Amino acid sequence: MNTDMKGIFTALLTPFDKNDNVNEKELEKLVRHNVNMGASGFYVGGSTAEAFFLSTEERKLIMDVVKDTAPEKTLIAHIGSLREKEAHELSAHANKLGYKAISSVAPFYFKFTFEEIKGYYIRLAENSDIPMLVYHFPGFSGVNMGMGEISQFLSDDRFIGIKYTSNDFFTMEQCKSRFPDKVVYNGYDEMFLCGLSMGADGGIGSTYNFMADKFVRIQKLFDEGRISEAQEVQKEANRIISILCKIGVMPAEKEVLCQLGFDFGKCRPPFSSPNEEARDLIAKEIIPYVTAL
Ligand code: MN9
Repeated sequence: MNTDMKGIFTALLTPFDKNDNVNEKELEKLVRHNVNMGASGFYVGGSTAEAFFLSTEERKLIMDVVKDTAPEKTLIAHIGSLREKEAHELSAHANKLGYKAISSVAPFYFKFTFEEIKGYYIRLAENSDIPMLVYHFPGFSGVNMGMGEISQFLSDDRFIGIKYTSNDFFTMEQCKSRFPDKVVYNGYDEMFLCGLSMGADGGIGSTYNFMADKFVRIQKLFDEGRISEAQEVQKEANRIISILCKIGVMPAEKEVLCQLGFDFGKCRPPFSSPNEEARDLIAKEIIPYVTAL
């Protein structure tokens, strides 16, 4: 496994301007802020980016902006779509831009069979010169795969690894132990330290947008064997994440960025916006504890 795949990968949020267009300037600013906080790379156009609320053109534009702003970083493009044609088009774009990998959530909603899901991944991987990172998120996709299914991907050269968002850490450990050359990313930020202890090479997360530095620190402390110090930083992050969960993670994350000085706008409907009480809570309990712009 390449060492440039290790570390902290911010699952970038998408800023919208007053006219509900992608705000390129603010996205550049967010990318630079994350580079300053020590992020190793970016997960571009994932669910955190509101991928399923974006047009194909908007998804391509976001890939362009991130590549132009941080060409030296490891970039992974989420190209997943229920419209497989769109997924292929986005994959071709990521290939052209020189992204390191493509990634996709499993086709969801219709309760596809595993053979159907596998067919989707294989067709995309086959048509791509860059490898595929499986995005495993049963809580949201409704697609639960065990080791039997996951190993059919990890044993295939066209697959680079898995973004693993589940609290079944036994299966995560099996992914890394049985396929040590593949990359395994922890998906739930609030359990990042658990993931590291079960073999994860790093994390891909939404809360990294404004506290990547805390997760860089957790991984560094973990690598140095300073586990109780790593626990302290994880606890600090988790106090913040518990507030985000109470408000609604993505709308709350955008509000944090607005209060930090980004012109970030709001999530697209049907997401709601934090009310006054929630905004006050963020101002008092989160902003003083995250890195200023
Ligand atoms: O990418 C994220 N998942 C989603 C992973 O937001 C859909 C996580 O960063 C969670 O938001 C976070 C809070 O539960 O761990």
